[in-house]
Amino acid sequence: RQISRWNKQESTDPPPPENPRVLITGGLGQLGVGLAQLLRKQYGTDNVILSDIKKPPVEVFNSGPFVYADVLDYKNLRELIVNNRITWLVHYSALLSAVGEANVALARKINITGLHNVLDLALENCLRLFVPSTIGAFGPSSPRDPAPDLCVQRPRTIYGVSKVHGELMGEYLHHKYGLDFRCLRYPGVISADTKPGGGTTDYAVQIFHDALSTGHFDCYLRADTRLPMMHIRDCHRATVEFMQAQDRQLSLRTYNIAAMSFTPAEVADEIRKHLPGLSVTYNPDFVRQTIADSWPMRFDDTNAQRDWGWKPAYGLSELVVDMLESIREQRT
Ligand code: AKB
Repeated sequence: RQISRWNKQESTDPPPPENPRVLITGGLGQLGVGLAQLLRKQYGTDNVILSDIKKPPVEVFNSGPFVYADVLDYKNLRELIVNNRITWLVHYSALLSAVGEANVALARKINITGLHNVLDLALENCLRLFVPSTIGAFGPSSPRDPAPDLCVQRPRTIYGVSKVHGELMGEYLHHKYGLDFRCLRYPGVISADTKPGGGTTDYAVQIFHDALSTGHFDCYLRADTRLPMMHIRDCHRATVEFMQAQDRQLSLRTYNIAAMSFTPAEVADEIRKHLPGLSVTYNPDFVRQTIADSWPMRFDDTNAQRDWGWKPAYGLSELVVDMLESIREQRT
């Protein structure tokens, strides 16, 4: 009996991989909507579900599936995962560094109890789980210039402590039970159309808005405070590329990713190339300055570059041009 070329191909080729079904927790923070947009382009709108405990803006509600999900409610989260046949979970719910210090009990609940729920559900349902970590997972005794992937981590914020806990729990469950845990340590993320909520690196977003609205910026960090930063598009691309990487490419489960490092004085100087009238005053806030002084000045991301090909597209000058252009567009 003759086998047609097509039949033969059908019988020997593996079936095409199914699109992942993605759930994003904390989806209305700085990062969720943009990541959903990118994933929806690749995998289809209906395959990416945003979730949060807040009511979404109408444009977010109209752009794809959105559901209520409280990471502290284990049963509700389980129902969402089961009913929607979720295969990838991106866990963005967290209180950031500065706001966490102002509300330690809540930060502990969301960042640690919420994470435990997500880890258990990921294990139970064989999910690929992405949990972001941060430059905040390092502390004053870590090497700061640069900070490598593996070194002393003794952060002094509840945010940092919860993130180190997340890194270790995820890696433990990966090694013991094969959980497909993936974690990137993000630098400060800079975006024009979404606001960061209560972090130490937020100044690097606000400076662009103030430069364009009043021409003056009052900075809560010292002029020479150097921190790793990244354009949001690079952050989203890194996350998607890392989620798509094959298991065998990953020699680690937690990677630093880097793009640039700058001080408030340096970003102000770069903005002045476009807005020469910008004036900046410096009034360091004790809590955020102490936090920033304990964080790495630069990130070493050579492992991410080598293992899964990480490469940023935006340096400081490209970032400044893009931020000024995007905020100007929003204002017109
Ligand atoms: C913060 O400043 O808390 C965050 C972070 C660096 O993780 N943006």
